Amino acid sequence: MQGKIIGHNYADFDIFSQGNTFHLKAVGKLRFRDLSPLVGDIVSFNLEKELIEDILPRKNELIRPHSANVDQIFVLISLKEPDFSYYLAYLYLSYAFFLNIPVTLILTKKDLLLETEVKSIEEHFKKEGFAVYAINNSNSNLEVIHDLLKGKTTILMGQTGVGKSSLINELFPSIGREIGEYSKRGGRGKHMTKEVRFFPIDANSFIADTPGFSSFELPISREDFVDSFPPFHPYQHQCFFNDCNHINSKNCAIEAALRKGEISAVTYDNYVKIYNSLEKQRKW
Ligand SMILES: Nc1nc2c(ncn2[C@@H]2O[C@H](COP(=O)(O)OP(=O)(O)O)[C@@H](O)[C@H]2O)c(=O)[nH]1
Ligand SMILES: [Mg+2]
Ligand SMILES: [Zn+2]
Repeated sequence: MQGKIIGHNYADFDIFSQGNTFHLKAVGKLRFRDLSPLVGDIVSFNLEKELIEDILPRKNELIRPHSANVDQIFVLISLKEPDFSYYLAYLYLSYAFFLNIPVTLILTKKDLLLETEVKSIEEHFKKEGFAVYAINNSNSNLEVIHDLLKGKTTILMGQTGVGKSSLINELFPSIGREIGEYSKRGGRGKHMTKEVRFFPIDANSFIADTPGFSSFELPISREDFVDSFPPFHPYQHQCFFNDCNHINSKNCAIEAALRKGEISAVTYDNYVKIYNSLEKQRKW
C-alpha cells in the first residue's frame, strides 16, 4: 500500500492512505540508504508488519520546516498585530522562490488597517507579479483561498500571531487548531505550533501550519539569496558582472532600474537589509 506521511513522533509515523491514518515504524534498511522518512513523503508500507518499506522519490525537500513534496507555500503576513513588515514578506517570498515552489502572499487582519493602506500594500506586491490576497479571518469569504488548496499539499508560513491557525480553523473547523492570543504587551504571540503536521483536507489535499523563522535562520547562503529575490528576477543576467550583488556595483541593472523607478525603493532597501543579515551566516 502507499500513503503520505502526515506527521511523526520520533520513530512513529502517521501515514494517511485512502481516508485512513495508520501508525507505523520505518524498516531499518532505509537508514542504510541514508534516507530518513520526512513529513510529506509518499511511502509504500506493509500493514501486517506495521512497517514503512520504501520512500518514493521526492519532488522537493525543505529544510525549514523539514518536509517533502510541498506543492505550494502560502506566506502569511499580518497587516497589523504584529505590524506589517515588508522585510518579513520578502524574506519568506525569497525562500519560496529559492525552493522553486509556487507562492501566494496572504495579507491577514485587513480589518485592523485602513482600506487605503491595505490597497497600497496589495498594489505594491501585485506590481511585482506576486499573487496576493488580503483577508480577514473573522469576517470574510475565503472561497478563493479554499479553492487554491484543492489537490495540493500546502504549507502556511509566517510569524507567530499572524493568523495561520485561525485561517485553517475558518476553512476547516474540524481540524481545530489552537489559537494563540497575540499579546500586545509582549509584542509576540504564544508559540503553540511546534512540529510540522499535514492535515488531510480530502484524499489528495493537505495543509500544514508551521512556525515562522527569522533571517538568521533562513537556510540560504548570501550568494543564493542574490539570485532568489523575486522582484529582481526580470533583470537576471543583465548586470555587467555575473556575480553582481546589486549593491554599489558597476553597471548594475538593478540599481539602474531603481533609479528609473522601475524597482521601488522599499523593495530595494529590504533586499539590502536581508542581504546584510545573511552576511555572517554559514553556508548550507
Ligand atoms: N483582527 C483579527 N484578528 C485575527 C485575525 N486572524 C487571527 N486573529 C487573531 O490573531 C491571534 C493569533 O492568531 P493565530 O491563528 O493563533 O495565529 P498563528 O500564530 O499564526 O497561528 C488570535 O488572537 C486571533 O484571534 C483576523 O483576520 N483579524
Ligand atoms: Mg498557530
Ligand atoms: Zn546588479
